[in-house]
Amino acid sequence: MTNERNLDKNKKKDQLDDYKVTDQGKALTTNQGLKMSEDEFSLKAGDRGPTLMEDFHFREKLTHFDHERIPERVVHARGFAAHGDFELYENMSKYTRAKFLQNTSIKTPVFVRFSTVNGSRGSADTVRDARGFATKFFTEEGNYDLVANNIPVFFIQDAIKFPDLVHAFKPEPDNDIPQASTAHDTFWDFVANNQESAHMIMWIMSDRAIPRSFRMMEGFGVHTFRLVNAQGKAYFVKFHWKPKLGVHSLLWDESHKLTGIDPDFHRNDLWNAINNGKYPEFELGVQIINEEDELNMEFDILDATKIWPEEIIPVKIIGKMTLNKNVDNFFAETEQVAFHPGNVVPGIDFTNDPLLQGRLFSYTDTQLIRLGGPNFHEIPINRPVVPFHNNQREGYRRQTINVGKVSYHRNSLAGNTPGPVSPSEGGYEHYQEKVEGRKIRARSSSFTDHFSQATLFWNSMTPVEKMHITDAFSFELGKVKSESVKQQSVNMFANVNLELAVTIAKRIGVNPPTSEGSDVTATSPALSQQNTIFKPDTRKVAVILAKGFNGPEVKYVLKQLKDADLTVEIISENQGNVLGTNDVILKADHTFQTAKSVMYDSVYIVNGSQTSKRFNKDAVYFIDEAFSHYKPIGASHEGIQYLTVNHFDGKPGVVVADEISNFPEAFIYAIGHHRFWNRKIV
Ligand code: HDE
Repeated sequence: MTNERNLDKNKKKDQLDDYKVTDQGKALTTNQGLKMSEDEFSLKAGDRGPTLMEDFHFREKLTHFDHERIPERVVHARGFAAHGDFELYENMSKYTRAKFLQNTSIKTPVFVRFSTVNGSRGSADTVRDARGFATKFFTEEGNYDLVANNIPVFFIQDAIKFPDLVHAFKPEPDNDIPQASTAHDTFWDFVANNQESAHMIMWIMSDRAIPRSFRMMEGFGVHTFRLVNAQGKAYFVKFHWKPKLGVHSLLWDESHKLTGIDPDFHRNDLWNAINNGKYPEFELGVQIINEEDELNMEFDILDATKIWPEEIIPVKIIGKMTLNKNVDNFFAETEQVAFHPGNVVPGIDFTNDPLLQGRLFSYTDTQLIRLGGPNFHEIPINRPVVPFHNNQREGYRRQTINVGKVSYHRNSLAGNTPGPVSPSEGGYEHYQEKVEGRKIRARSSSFTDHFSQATLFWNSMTPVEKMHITDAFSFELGKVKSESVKQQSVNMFANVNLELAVTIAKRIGVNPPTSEGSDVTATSPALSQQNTIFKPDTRKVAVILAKGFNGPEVKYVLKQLKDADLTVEIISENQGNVLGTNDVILKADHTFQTAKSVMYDSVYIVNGSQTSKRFNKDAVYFIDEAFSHYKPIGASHEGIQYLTVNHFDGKPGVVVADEISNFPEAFIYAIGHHRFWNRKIV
């Protein structure tokens, strides 16, 4: 183990460099390296005649094009990825022999792909859905994949039900409607008839399912894994990613509008943040339970529909991941990356969670078809940064040229190599868990409580969060056509909270449920997003200004906003330069045609002495919408009149320059608050 602090090297990025090709400035060739003198006209018999078979250039170009697509992922099809590094804060050798969790002086390269689950590759980013959060750690002991979601539980308890679940939430098979949405009959029919989904549904109906940004989501390994130390002692572990910017969400109305205005909202957000050096950071946390306590919890730790409440088992923060480089090529990297929860390193092992056990089969299987054969580990993005040696050979698209005659074990011709090595030399050894039992297709009785933690989640929400959940249920079930499915669903959620179920029943026109509801009163404050980190950093401000704006003041305010790490975009009557007083010129990035309030976290309205009627009308709409989304609004000079027109002045989160001595500071403080729920919005 090296003690050298080697924080700037990233072996994965170096490795990928070897595969990069720049075509710019080069002569056009065929794939055979033949330079071509013509690329616009196919070879014909006469300039008005038929194309000739011998036109190898035409054939090659079209054939390649015809085969450009590969199948999209059966779930998590729409994704976006970035490179980064992981740094460890403290040596974890007490719990695990995994080297990347022991040495605080090395940085481990990572590649992270965020995704939606339901929609196809071309669907929108901001739909209501769980988000994938898959991380590949390129460690010195091989690749370790933490294939996580932004929700800590799952819909089902046994992987054999996964195809049923996915068939139910995907677009319905007769007409392929709706895209990227669970607001339809088959999904809710599945939910009502598979009540283990109750807890996950509460999360899916909550604000967690409409994140503001990939940079503002937690990640959860979901399953219970094992950590094993060098002495062979094992611990149960759950993995968490905690975003340094806190966990934040969109409103449903914003999310809806963004699917049309900017379907790439999350992609743009991550891409721009990294390009602008505002690197997203996530801390890695672990919850640990001693092996002896396996059966001492109120829930079964093998049940993936259960969390370990953080107040009972605290999350220990052990390291930090920074995403600091965008991909060079979406297809080569983001699309071809292949994650697998079974990619582990010594010191990390599995448990008998039946959902995890099934996942261990599914990922390679699906990648065999998606990436066209068994050699996808040779694709540059998937290669470990350490060499691999074994006796696997051939198959579609093999690139390695294995030298020598021997491709079998045991052998004498190659000194019995490549050969296994002992655990002390780094060989992976499975944890020797003792198992015994009858072969049986059944579920443990410890897996049957489907509602207590769903109620725990509900109990832990603030009134605003509860309102959002109720609205989400009403929307989703309101789109269901079958009265019976609506009724079954409402009856089911009466087991979580009667008041919730009665309200939904009323809104969607079915009978109020008659059950007694839940008697669970416990709460877990860590579940509420109101208890997350709030800060102004990297929030986006729309600055509305027009000709004749107060030059010196606006220049000063914008500098303060930028110094506070905010992203500022100017909206004006036309794109390009806008002239203010004292000859200050600012460049407008947008007009109201290209910028809508839902793309921003707050508005600074300045206006100017010269505005058209249309500009004024658009500005009023913009601010009105931002206000109704509870966003901070700052106003100065001619901008203040808009507040008066709408009666917004004096309302929470509305900061007026004339009324306050240090306007930028007060405005930035308000932006750090994100939303002002105490506004009365009718
Ligand atoms: Fe996955 N999942 N999954 N999943 N999953 C896939 O693998 C599967 C589950 C997750 O960005 C597929 O390569 C089964 C839980 C992520 O490339 C597939 C079960 C969690 C990604 C598959 C689950 C996840 C996938 C589709 C039930 C959170 C995207 C394409 C037992 C811990 C990875 C692929 C990426 C992708 C199977 C449940 C996370 C079909 C059978 C629980 C983040 O293999």
